[in-house]
Amino acid sequence: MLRRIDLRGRALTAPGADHDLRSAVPRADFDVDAALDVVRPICDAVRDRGEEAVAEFSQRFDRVTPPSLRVPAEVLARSLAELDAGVRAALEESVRRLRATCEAEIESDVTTEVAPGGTITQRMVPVRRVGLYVPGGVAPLVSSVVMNVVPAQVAGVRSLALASSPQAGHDGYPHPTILAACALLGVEEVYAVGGAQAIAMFAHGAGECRPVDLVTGPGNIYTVAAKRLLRGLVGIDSEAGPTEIAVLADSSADPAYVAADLISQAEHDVLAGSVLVTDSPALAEAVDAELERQVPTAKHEDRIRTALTAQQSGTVLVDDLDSGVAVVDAYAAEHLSIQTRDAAEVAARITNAGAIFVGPYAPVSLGDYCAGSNHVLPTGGCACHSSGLSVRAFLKAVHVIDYSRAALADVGDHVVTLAEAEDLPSHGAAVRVRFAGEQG
Ligand code: HSO
Ligand code: ZN
Repeated sequence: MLRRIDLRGRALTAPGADHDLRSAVPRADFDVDAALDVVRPICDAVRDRGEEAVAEFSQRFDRVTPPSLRVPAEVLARSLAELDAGVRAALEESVRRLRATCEAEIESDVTTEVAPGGTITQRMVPVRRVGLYVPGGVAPLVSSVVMNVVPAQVAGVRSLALASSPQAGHDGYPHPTILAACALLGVEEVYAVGGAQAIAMFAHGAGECRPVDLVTGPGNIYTVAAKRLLRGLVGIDSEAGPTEIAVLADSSADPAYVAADLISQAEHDVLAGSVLVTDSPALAEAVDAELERQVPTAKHEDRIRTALTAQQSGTVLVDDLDSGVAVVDAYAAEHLSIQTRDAAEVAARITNAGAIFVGPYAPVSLGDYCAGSNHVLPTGGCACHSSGLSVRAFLKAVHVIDYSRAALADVGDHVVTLAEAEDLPSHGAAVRVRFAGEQG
Protein backbone atom coordinates (compact mmCIF):
# COMPACT_ATOMS: atom_id res chain seq x y z
CA MET A 1 0.00 0.00 0.00
CA LEU A 2 2.86 2.36 0.80
CA ARG A 3 5.02 3.41 -2.10
CA ARG A 4 8.73 2.62 -1.81
CA ILE A 5 11.51 5.15 -1.74
CA ASP A 6 14.73 3.17 -2.02
CA LEU A 7 17.70 5.09 -0.64
CA ARG A 8 19.95 2.05 -0.23
CA GLY A 9 23.45 2.39 -1.56
CA ARG A 10 23.51 6.16 -0.98
CA ALA A 11 25.88 7.91 1.40
CA LEU A 12 23.18 9.34 3.64
CA THR A 13 25.37 10.09 6.61
CA ALA A 14 27.95 12.08 4.64
CA PRO A 15 28.33 15.77 5.56
CA GLY A 16 25.74 17.88 3.72
CA ALA A 17 23.59 14.89 2.78
CA ASP A 18 20.77 16.09 5.02
CA HIS A 19 19.96 18.86 2.58
CA ASP A 20 19.25 16.44 -0.30
CA LEU A 21 17.45 14.12 2.06
CA ARG A 22 14.89 16.75 2.90
CA SER A 23 13.39 16.45 -0.56
CA ALA A 24 13.76 12.66 -0.69
CA VAL A 25 10.68 12.25 1.48
CA PRO A 26 8.04 14.53 -0.03
CA ARG A 27 5.34 16.23 1.96
CA ALA A 28 1.71 16.95 1.24
CA ASP A 29 0.82 19.92 -0.91
CA PHE A 30 0.09 22.45 1.79
CA ASP A 31 0.64 25.72 0.03
CA VAL A 32 0.14 28.26 2.79
CA ASP A 33 1.30 31.10 0.55
CA ALA A 34 -1.51 30.40 -1.93
CA ALA A 35 -4.02 30.35 0.92
CA LEU A 36 -2.80 33.80 2.02
CA ASP A 37 -4.67 35.35 -0.92
CA VAL A 38 -7.86 33.64 0.23
CA VAL A 39 -7.62 34.67 3.85
CA ARG A 40 -6.46 38.27 3.38
CA PRO A 41 -9.95 39.64 2.49
CA ILE A 42 -11.45 37.61 5.35
CA CYS A 43 -9.04 39.08 7.87
CA ASP A 44 -9.53 42.60 6.47
CA ALA A 45 -13.31 42.27 6.66
CA VAL A 46 -13.18 41.12 10.28
CA ARG A 47 -10.82 44.00 11.09
CA ASP A 48 -13.17 46.52 9.44
CA ARG A 49 -16.62 45.14 10.24
CA GLY A 50 -16.07 42.94 13.31
CA GLU A 51 -18.83 40.62 14.45
CA GLU A 52 -21.01 41.20 11.39
CA ALA A 53 -18.25 39.94 9.09
CA VAL A 54 -17.56 36.96 11.37
CA ALA A 55 -21.24 35.95 11.12
CA GLU A 56 -21.18 36.22 7.33
CA PHE A 57 -18.13 33.98 7.05
CA SER A 58 -19.60 31.40 9.45
CA GLN A 59 -22.69 31.23 7.26
CA ARG A 60 -20.60 30.98 4.10
CA PHE A 61 -18.02 28.41 5.25
CA ASP A 62 -19.70 26.50 8.08
CA ARG A 63 -23.24 26.89 6.69
CA VAL A 64 -24.54 28.02 10.05
CA THR A 65 -25.02 31.26 11.93
CA PRO A 66 -24.66 30.60 15.66
CA PRO A 67 -27.32 32.22 17.87
CA SER A 68 -24.53 34.30 19.43
CA LEU A 69 -20.83 34.64 18.74
CA ARG A 70 -20.00 33.99 22.39
CA VAL A 71 -21.25 30.72 23.84
CA PRO A 72 -23.55 31.50 26.80
CA ALA A 73 -22.51 30.31 30.26
CA GLU A 74 -25.59 28.10 30.58
CA VAL A 75 -24.74 26.25 27.35
CA LEU A 76 -21.23 25.57 28.69
CA ALA A 77 -22.62 24.37 32.03
CA ARG A 78 -25.22 22.13 30.36
CA SER A 79 -22.57 20.53 28.13
CA LEU A 80 -20.52 19.63 31.19
CA ALA A 81 -23.54 18.30 33.07
CA GLU A 82 -24.39 16.07 30.11
CA LEU A 83 -20.83 14.88 29.47
CA ASP A 84 -20.43 11.11 29.42
CA ALA A 85 -18.82 9.97 32.69
CA GLY A 86 -16.17 7.89 30.93
CA VAL A 87 -15.14 10.78 28.68
CA ARG A 88 -14.99 13.04 31.73
CA ALA A 89 -12.74 10.62 33.60
CA ALA A 90 -10.43 10.28 30.58
CA LEU A 91 -10.25 14.05 30.16
CA GLU A 92 -9.46 14.49 33.83
CA GLU A 93 -6.60 12.02 33.61
CA SER A 94 -5.29 13.71 30.48
CA VAL A 95 -5.40 17.08 32.29
CA ARG A 96 -3.72 15.67 35.39
CA ARG A 97 -0.77 14.28 33.46
CA LEU A 98 -0.26 17.31 31.25
CA ARG A 99 -0.57 19.66 34.23
CA ALA A 100 2.12 17.71 36.10
CA THR A 101 4.48 18.06 33.14
CA CYS A 102 3.73 21.76 32.69
CA GLU A 103 4.23 22.55 36.37
CA ALA A 104 7.59 20.81 36.37
CA GLU A 105 8.66 22.60 33.19
CA ILE A 106 8.01 26.16 34.32
CA GLU A 107 11.30 27.99 34.21
CA SER A 108 12.04 30.04 37.27
CA ASP A 109 13.59 33.49 37.16
CA VAL A 110 17.39 33.50 36.88
CA THR A 111 19.64 36.21 38.31
CA THR A 112 23.28 36.41 37.24
CA GLU A 113 25.81 38.70 38.89
CA VAL A 114 28.04 39.54 35.93
CA ALA A 115 30.28 41.87 37.99
CA PRO A 116 30.15 43.16 41.57
CA GLY A 117 26.98 45.24 41.83
CA GLY A 118 25.79 44.38 38.31
CA THR A 119 23.00 41.86 37.92
CA ILE A 120 20.85 40.61 35.09
CA THR A 121 17.62 38.86 35.97
CA GLN A 122 15.71 36.87 33.42
CA ARG A 123 12.12 37.27 34.57
CA MET A 124 9.50 34.93 33.11
CA VAL A 125 6.24 36.77 32.52
CA PRO A 126 3.02 35.16 31.29
CA VAL A 127 1.43 36.56 28.13
CA ARG A 128 -1.47 38.77 29.21
CA ARG A 129 -4.26 37.49 26.95
CA VAL A 130 -4.33 34.50 24.60
CA GLY A 131 -6.69 33.10 21.97
CA LEU A 132 -6.76 29.32 21.69
CA TYR A 133 -8.03 27.70 18.52
CA VAL A 134 -9.53 24.21 18.55
CA PRO A 135 -10.47 22.61 15.22
CA GLY A 136 -13.98 21.26 15.11
CA GLY A 137 -14.33 20.39 11.42
CA VAL A 138 -13.51 16.80 10.44
CA ALA A 139 -13.47 15.64 14.08
CA PRO A 140 -14.28 17.47 17.32
CA LEU A 141 -10.78 17.57 18.78
CA VAL A 142 -11.69 17.80 22.44
CA SER A 143 -8.17 16.74 23.40
CA SER A 144 -6.88 19.92 21.73
CA VAL A 145 -8.83 21.94 24.31
CA VAL A 146 -6.73 20.28 27.01
CA MET A 147 -3.47 20.71 25.07
CA ASN A 148 -4.02 24.46 24.60
CA VAL A 149 -5.65 25.42 27.87
CA VAL A 150 -3.56 23.53 30.43
CA PRO A 151 -0.13 25.03 29.58
CA ALA A 152 -1.65 28.51 29.31
CA GLN A 153 -3.24 28.19 32.75
CA VAL A 154 -0.11 26.74 34.34
CA ALA A 155 1.95 29.56 32.82
CA GLY A 156 -0.32 32.02 34.62
CA VAL A 157 -2.13 33.54 31.62
CA ARG A 158 -4.95 35.54 33.17
CA SER A 159 -7.20 36.17 30.19
CA LEU A 160 -7.99 33.25 27.98
CA ALA A 161 -10.44 32.95 25.06
CA LEU A 162 -11.14 29.83 23.01
CA ALA A 163 -12.73 29.48 19.57
CA SER A 164 -14.06 26.48 17.70
CA SER A 165 -16.23 26.26 14.61
CA PRO A 166 -20.03 26.42 14.91
CA GLN A 167 -21.86 23.17 14.15
CA ALA A 168 -25.25 23.08 12.44
CA GLY A 169 -26.17 19.93 14.35
CA HIS A 170 -25.54 21.45 17.76
CA ASP A 171 -27.73 24.58 17.78
CA GLY A 172 -24.98 26.43 15.93
CA TYR A 173 -22.53 26.15 18.81
CA PRO A 174 -19.30 24.08 18.83
CA HIS A 175 -19.51 20.38 19.58
CA PRO A 176 -20.83 19.82 23.14
CA THR A 177 -17.81 17.71 24.12
CA ILE A 178 -15.54 20.65 23.25
CA LEU A 179 -17.75 22.95 25.32
CA ALA A 180 -17.77 20.47 28.20
CA ALA A 181 -13.97 20.33 28.21
CA CYS A 182 -13.87 24.15 28.34
CA ALA A 183 -16.25 24.14 31.30
CA LEU A 184 -14.26 21.39 33.00
CA LEU A 185 -11.13 23.54 32.76
CA GLY A 186 -12.89 26.70 33.88
CA VAL A 187 -12.68 28.45 30.50
CA GLU A 188 -15.62 30.85 30.37
CA GLU A 189 -14.88 32.84 27.25
CA VAL A 190 -15.72 30.56 24.34
CA TYR A 191 -16.61 31.68 20.82
CA ALA A 192 -18.50 29.83 18.11
CA VAL A 193 -16.24 30.68 15.22
CA GLY A 194 -13.78 28.69 13.13
CA GLY A 195 -11.29 29.06 10.29
CA ALA A 196 -9.45 32.22 9.31
CA GLN A 197 -12.25 34.38 10.71
CA ALA A 198 -11.54 32.97 14.20
CA ILE A 199 -7.86 33.91 13.97
CA ALA A 200 -8.80 37.37 12.66
CA MET A 201 -11.28 37.82 15.50
CA PHE A 202 -8.54 37.03 18.00
CA ALA A 203 -6.07 39.41 16.36
CA HIS A 204 -8.38 42.37 15.76
CA GLY A 205 -11.15 41.76 18.27
CA ALA A 206 -14.81 41.40 17.27
CA GLY A 207 -18.03 41.65 19.25
CA GLU A 208 -17.35 40.71 22.85
CA CYS A 209 -13.92 39.34 22.02
CA ARG A 210 -11.16 41.80 22.81
CA PRO A 211 -7.91 41.44 20.83
CA VAL A 212 -5.42 38.92 22.20
CA ASP A 213 -1.62 39.03 22.38
CA LEU A 214 -0.97 35.44 21.28
CA VAL A 215 -2.88 32.87 19.21
CA THR A 216 -2.14 29.16 19.55
CA GLY A 217 -3.57 25.91 18.28
CA PRO A 218 -3.64 23.69 15.21
CA GLY A 219 -5.92 24.15 12.24
CA ASN A 220 -6.52 23.73 8.53
CA ILE A 221 -4.63 25.55 5.81
CA TYR A 222 -6.77 28.68 6.18
CA THR A 223 -6.20 29.05 9.90
CA VAL A 224 -2.48 28.46 9.39
CA ALA A 225 -2.45 31.09 6.62
CA ALA A 226 -4.33 33.57 8.81
CA LYS A 227 -1.81 33.02 11.59
CA ARG A 228 1.05 33.63 9.18
CA LEU A 229 -0.66 36.77 7.85
CA LEU A 230 -1.43 38.26 11.26
CA ARG A 231 1.82 37.28 12.93
CA GLY A 232 3.41 40.45 14.22
CA LEU A 233 0.08 41.96 15.17
CA VAL A 234 -0.26 38.91 17.42
CA GLY A 235 2.21 36.25 18.47
CA ILE A 236 1.62 32.72 17.18
CA ASP A 237 2.86 29.28 18.15
CA SER A 238 4.52 27.10 15.53
CA GLU A 239 2.56 26.43 12.36
CA ALA A 240 0.69 23.15 12.82
CA GLY A 241 -0.60 21.84 9.50
CA PRO A 242 -1.60 18.31 8.43
CA THR A 243 -0.40 15.71 10.87
CA GLU A 244 2.65 13.51 10.19
CA ILE A 245 4.10 10.38 11.64
CA ALA A 246 7.46 8.84 10.85
CA VAL A 247 8.27 5.41 12.26
CA LEU A 248 11.92 4.38 12.40
CA ALA A 249 11.88 0.61 12.73
CA ASP A 250 14.24 -2.33 12.39
CA SER A 251 13.63 -6.06 12.07
CA SER A 252 12.77 -6.30 15.78
CA ALA A 253 9.62 -4.17 15.33
CA ASP A 254 6.14 -5.68 15.43
CA PRO A 255 4.61 -4.97 12.01
CA ALA A 256 1.08 -4.90 13.45
CA TYR A 257 2.05 -2.09 15.83
CA VAL A 258 3.85 -0.14 13.12
CA ALA A 259 0.90 -0.45 10.72
CA ALA A 260 -1.59 0.59 13.41
CA ASP A 261 0.50 3.66 14.23
CA LEU A 262 0.78 4.69 10.57
CA ILE A 263 -2.99 4.26 10.19
CA SER A 264 -3.77 6.18 13.36
CA GLN A 265 -2.42 9.47 12.07
CA ALA A 266 -3.67 8.88 8.51
CA GLU A 267 -7.12 8.84 10.09
CA HIS A 268 -6.94 12.61 10.58
CA ASP A 269 -6.80 13.87 7.07
CA VAL A 270 -6.28 12.88 3.44
CA LEU A 271 -3.23 15.16 3.62
CA ALA A 272 -1.73 13.33 6.63
CA GLY A 273 1.74 11.89 6.04
CA SER A 274 2.66 8.40 7.27
CA VAL A 275 6.26 7.42 6.64
CA LEU A 276 8.08 4.23 7.56
CA VAL A 277 11.88 4.31 7.56
CA THR A 278 13.55 0.93 7.89
CA ASP A 279 16.69 -1.02 7.13
CA SER A 280 14.68 -4.23 6.94
CA PRO A 281 13.00 -5.07 3.62
CA ALA A 282 11.26 -7.97 5.41
CA LEU A 283 9.70 -5.57 7.91
CA ALA A 284 8.61 -3.28 5.06
CA GLU A 285 6.81 -6.25 3.43
CA ALA A 286 5.23 -7.30 6.70
CA VAL A 287 3.99 -3.77 7.47
CA ASP A 288 2.44 -3.57 4.01
CA ALA A 289 0.67 -6.88 4.59
CA GLU A 290 -0.61 -5.56 7.93
CA LEU A 291 -1.85 -2.38 6.29
CA GLU A 292 -3.78 -4.46 3.74
CA ARG A 293 -5.30 -6.36 6.65
CA GLN A 294 -6.02 -3.46 9.01
CA VAL A 295 -7.07 -0.60 6.70
CA PRO A 296 -10.30 -2.30 5.48
CA THR A 297 -11.40 -2.69 9.10
CA ALA A 298 -10.99 1.01 9.90
CA LYS A 299 -14.06 3.21 10.33
CA HIS A 300 -12.53 5.96 8.21
CA GLU A 301 -11.09 3.60 5.63
CA ASP A 302 -11.45 5.95 2.65
CA ARG A 303 -9.63 8.87 4.17
CA ILE A 304 -6.91 6.58 5.57
CA ARG A 305 -6.36 4.83 2.24
CA THR A 306 -6.16 8.16 0.44
CA ALA A 307 -3.57 9.48 2.90
CA LEU A 308 -1.49 6.29 2.88
CA THR A 309 -1.36 6.02 -0.91
CA ALA A 310 -0.73 9.73 -1.51
CA GLN A 311 2.67 11.23 -2.31
CA GLN A 312 3.31 12.31 1.27
CA SER A 313 3.32 8.74 2.59
CA GLY A 314 5.71 5.90 1.89
CA THR A 315 8.35 3.45 3.02
CA VAL A 316 11.96 4.58 2.88
CA LEU A 317 14.47 1.75 2.64
CA VAL A 318 17.95 2.44 3.98
CA ASP A 319 21.11 0.36 4.42
CA ASP A 320 21.41 0.64 8.19
CA LEU A 321 20.06 2.37 11.27
CA ASP A 322 22.58 5.23 11.06
CA SER A 323 21.18 6.08 7.64
CA GLY A 324 17.67 5.77 9.07
CA VAL A 325 18.53 8.29 11.77
CA ALA A 326 19.85 10.65 9.08
CA VAL A 327 16.61 10.31 7.09
CA VAL A 328 14.23 10.95 9.98
CA ASP A 329 16.38 13.82 11.23
CA ALA A 330 16.23 15.47 7.81
CA TYR A 331 12.49 14.85 7.53
CA ALA A 332 11.88 16.43 10.98
CA ALA A 333 8.54 14.76 11.55
CA GLU A 334 5.84 16.12 13.78
CA HIS A 335 5.72 12.70 15.49
CA LEU A 336 8.62 10.28 15.38
CA SER A 337 8.18 6.76 16.69
CA ILE A 338 11.29 4.66 17.31
CA GLN A 339 10.58 0.95 17.14
CA THR A 340 14.06 -0.52 17.07
CA ARG A 341 16.38 -2.41 19.38
CA ASP A 342 17.79 -0.01 22.02
CA ALA A 343 15.08 2.48 21.13
CA ALA A 344 16.03 4.92 23.89
CA GLU A 345 19.61 5.06 22.67
CA VAL A 346 18.45 5.65 19.07
CA ALA A 347 16.00 8.33 20.26
CA ALA A 348 18.82 10.17 22.01
CA ARG A 349 20.53 10.62 18.64
CA ILE A 350 17.57 12.42 17.06
CA THR A 351 17.63 16.21 16.94
CA ASN A 352 14.68 17.08 14.70
CA ALA A 353 11.19 15.93 15.66
CA GLY A 354 8.17 17.59 17.23
CA ALA A 355 7.93 14.73 19.72
CA ILE A 356 9.75 11.38 19.94
CA PHE A 357 7.92 8.21 21.00
CA VAL A 358 10.27 5.56 22.35
CA GLY A 359 9.72 1.84 21.87
CA PRO A 360 6.68 -0.36 21.30
CA TYR A 361 4.60 0.91 24.22
CA ALA A 362 4.59 4.61 23.46
CA PRO A 363 2.26 4.81 20.45
CA VAL A 364 1.64 8.27 19.00
CA SER A 365 -2.03 8.07 19.97
CA LEU A 366 -0.94 7.87 23.62
CA GLY A 367 0.67 11.28 23.09
CA ASP A 368 -2.45 12.54 21.32
CA TYR A 369 -4.49 12.06 24.47
CA CYS A 370 -2.97 10.95 27.73
CA ALA A 371 0.83 10.74 27.81
CA GLY A 372 1.39 14.02 29.64
CA SER A 373 3.10 15.52 26.58
CA ASN A 374 1.53 18.09 24.25
CA HIS A 375 0.04 17.14 20.89
CA VAL A 376 0.20 20.60 19.31
CA LEU A 377 3.47 20.11 17.46
CA PRO A 378 5.38 21.66 14.56
CA THR A 379 4.61 20.04 11.19
CA GLY A 380 5.97 20.40 7.66
CA GLY A 381 9.61 20.25 8.73
CA CYS A 382 9.23 23.15 11.20
CA ALA A 383 10.54 20.80 13.91
CA CYS A 384 14.01 21.84 12.64
CA HIS A 385 13.54 25.19 14.35
CA SER A 386 10.38 25.14 16.45
CA SER A 387 9.00 23.36 19.50
CA GLY A 388 5.62 21.97 20.36
CA LEU A 389 3.23 23.85 22.57
CA SER A 390 4.28 24.03 26.22
CA VAL A 391 4.23 26.43 29.16
CA ARG A 392 7.20 28.16 27.53
CA ALA A 393 4.98 29.26 24.63
CA PHE A 394 2.87 31.28 27.05
CA LEU A 395 5.76 32.92 28.87
CA LYS A 396 8.02 35.77 27.79
CA ALA A 397 11.51 36.26 29.11
CA VAL A 398 12.22 39.84 30.19
CA HIS A 399 15.76 40.89 31.13
CA VAL A 400 15.95 43.20 34.12
CA ILE A 401 19.26 45.12 34.25
CA ASP A 402 20.31 46.44 37.65
CA TYR A 403 23.75 48.14 38.06
CA SER A 404 25.13 50.16 40.93
CA ARG A 405 27.06 53.38 40.28
CA ALA A 406 30.32 51.59 40.94
CA ALA A 407 29.43 48.73 38.61
CA LEU A 408 28.64 51.18 35.80
CA ALA A 409 31.85 53.10 36.46
CA ASP A 410 33.75 49.84 36.17
CA VAL A 411 32.53 49.02 32.65
CA GLY A 412 31.75 52.54 31.42
CA ASP A 413 34.92 52.94 29.31
CA HIS A 414 34.08 49.81 27.34
CA VAL A 415 30.62 51.17 26.56
CA VAL A 416 32.12 54.46 25.37
CA THR A 417 34.70 52.66 23.24
CA LEU A 418 32.09 50.50 21.52
CA ALA A 419 29.78 53.48 21.02
CA GLU A 420 32.58 55.37 19.31
CA ALA A 421 33.48 52.34 17.20
CA GLU A 422 29.90 52.39 15.93
CA ASP A 423 29.99 56.16 15.41
CA LEU A 424 27.21 56.59 17.96
CA PRO A 425 28.99 58.90 20.44
CA SER A 426 25.76 60.00 22.14
CA HIS A 427 25.44 56.45 23.41
CA GLY A 428 28.78 56.91 25.16
CA ALA A 429 27.77 60.35 26.40
CA ALA A 430 24.79 58.82 28.23
CA VAL A 431 27.32 56.96 30.37
CA ARG A 432 29.84 59.83 30.72
CA VAL A 433 27.21 62.31 31.91
CA ARG A 434 26.76 60.22 35.04
CA PHE A 435 30.40 60.75 35.98
CA ALA A 436 30.82 64.34 34.77
CA GLY A 437 33.50 66.21 36.70
CA GLU A 438 35.21 63.04 37.86
CA GLN A 439 38.68 61.98 36.81
CA GLY A 440 38.78 58.84 34.80
N1 HSO B 1 -2.43 13.81 16.17
C1 HSO B 1 -2.98 15.14 16.22
C2 HSO B 1 -3.67 15.46 17.50
C3 HSO B 1 -4.88 14.67 17.81
N2 HSO B 1 -5.06 13.37 17.61
C4 HSO B 1 -6.04 15.10 18.40
C5 HSO B 1 -6.23 12.99 18.06
N3 HSO B 1 -6.84 14.05 18.50
C6 HSO B 1 -1.87 16.15 15.94
O1 HSO B 1 -0.78 15.97 16.77
ZN1 ZN C 1 -3.89 12.18 16.26
